[in-house]
Amino acid sequence: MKTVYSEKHKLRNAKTELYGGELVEPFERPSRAESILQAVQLADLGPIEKPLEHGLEPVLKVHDADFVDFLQSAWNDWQAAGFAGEAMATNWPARRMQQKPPCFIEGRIGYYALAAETSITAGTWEAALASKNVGLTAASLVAGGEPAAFALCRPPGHHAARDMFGGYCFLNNAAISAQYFRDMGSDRVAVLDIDFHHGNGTQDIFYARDDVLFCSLHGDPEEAFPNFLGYADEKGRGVGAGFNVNYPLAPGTLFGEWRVALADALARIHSFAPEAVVVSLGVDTFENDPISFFKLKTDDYFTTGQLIAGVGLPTLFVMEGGYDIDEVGVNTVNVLAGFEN
Ligand code: 5XA
Ligand code: ZN
Repeated sequence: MKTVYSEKHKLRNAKTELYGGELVEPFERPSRAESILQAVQLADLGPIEKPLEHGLEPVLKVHDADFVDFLQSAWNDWQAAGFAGEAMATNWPARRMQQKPPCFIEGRIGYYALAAETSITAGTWEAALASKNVGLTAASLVAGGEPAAFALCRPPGHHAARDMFGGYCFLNNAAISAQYFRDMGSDRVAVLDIDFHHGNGTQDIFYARDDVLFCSLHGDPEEAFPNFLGYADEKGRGVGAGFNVNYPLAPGTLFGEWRVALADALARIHSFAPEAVVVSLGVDTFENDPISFFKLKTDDYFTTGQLIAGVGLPTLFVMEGGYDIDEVGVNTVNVLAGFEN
């Protein structure tokens, strides 16, 4: 399987994350991608290719233009306002307040943020652009006939909604790639999100559509980020009704229970008969992940890859979360190796 990777991910190198009331070193840090790349090389998974430039057109098919403009200028606007630290949201259009973006950057960032942990810094926008190019280049390999490809995206994307960033995500690489498959002629595309966190952004983007099936296995939002989306009763809207399937799972979930949900999601994907599957691949389901609460083990990821391969469809793996720096590489590669097994 080919891997697409860009050195430009290193441009996303925030120094601060708001976590537990403290400013800490972000869990989503450059060494994650280095560790995954190293594991891909060690496992001899296949060639590693650089991304091609795909421009903003595919981005604007799933994200609003005003949101993209905001992301593009946020860091410069923040600096121009004279703020010394990294750009982060501190206020939001909460209940019974006006839902419109103000002019000043402090308010604009709150309008477009879904959470406060994700600061915007110099290089963030360039890294987000490179990350969506990684996704699209890997998608083009699969659209061109490769049975599978791995997009080693960083920053991740699945929390980025049509007009919101947060949860370490800016542009939704998986959604942009799924839409790309549609535009390249696939009638139906499935997105399978196996990151520990609910893919609220991907759900938001495809919620009222019947051409993209979204299935997500994740920590119950009663207990886990993003907390305000990801419940089992969110099933899609309008023609999209029935094409959004959430599997919220309890703290301490083991592979035995998790794979029951995976089997159900894969059965639904099989019945939907898509021409391509996009897997939002997060390995923060790992037992030692520092910010999550599932209990998957390293060997379970190989089995996961085998189970996904069982559906027998062209598959694009898009990297999302996973924060145990020592194991994120081997766990990720186990999914890919299991798929190829
Ligand atoms: O998949 N999403 C993540 O791993 C980010 C979670 C951010 C929690 N504040
Ligand atoms: Zn996650």
